[in-house]
Amino acid sequence: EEVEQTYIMIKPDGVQRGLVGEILSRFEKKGFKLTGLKLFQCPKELAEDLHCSLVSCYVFLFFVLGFATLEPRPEGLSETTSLPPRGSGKVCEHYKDLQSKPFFPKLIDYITSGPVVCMGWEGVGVVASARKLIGATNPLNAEPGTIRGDLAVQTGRNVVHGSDSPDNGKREIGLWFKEGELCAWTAVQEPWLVE
Ligand code: YYY
Ligand code: MG
Repeated sequence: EEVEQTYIMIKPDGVQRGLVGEILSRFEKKGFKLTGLKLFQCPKELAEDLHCSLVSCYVFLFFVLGFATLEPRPEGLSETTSLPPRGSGKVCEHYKDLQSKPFFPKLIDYITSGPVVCMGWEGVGVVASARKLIGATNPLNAEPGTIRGDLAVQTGRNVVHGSDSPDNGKREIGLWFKEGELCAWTAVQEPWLVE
């Protein structure tokens, strides 16, 4: 039973649907300690990165191979789906293990589509415990009583993120929070939660 840190994020649908207080209070009531909290509009670095690489790629081809190679992008594909992600952005870094998945570009569009609420939570076994409170990735499989089971209907709109390991908890908190945005403090309820 280790004291751990986890990164919880209320996704743009949770913010738009007015579920911030509801979701936050579930972690608070469980007995975890808030160490960081902010509303944040994630920049679309991915789209920008792709655009930059596209431009530099064309410039390179222009000089080395001439006009013949300047082919238009295949029809029907948006910029985010026609090129592999580069993953240098924060949100891409956050989901770096999913970069090869077909849903990755849509996932990035979704996460950057509006403000998110970034949270750091601390507690004994908080990583696994928060995942239980959140419920299964697909809300159809999430048990009633869990956040996704009670408040969401689709994987692509599953309202909340929670780190999947203590190492990722630390990594993700480091990705989303800057130095000085986190607080170490003692909660008065601590002796009433942990023996
Ligand atoms: O940790 P968790 O959020 O429950 O699921 P992950 O497998 O880490 O996937 C992250 C995120 O990606 C998920 O919350 C929604 C999205 N996603 C998707 O859109 N379609 C899938 N088939 C799987 C995941
Ligand atoms: Mg995950």
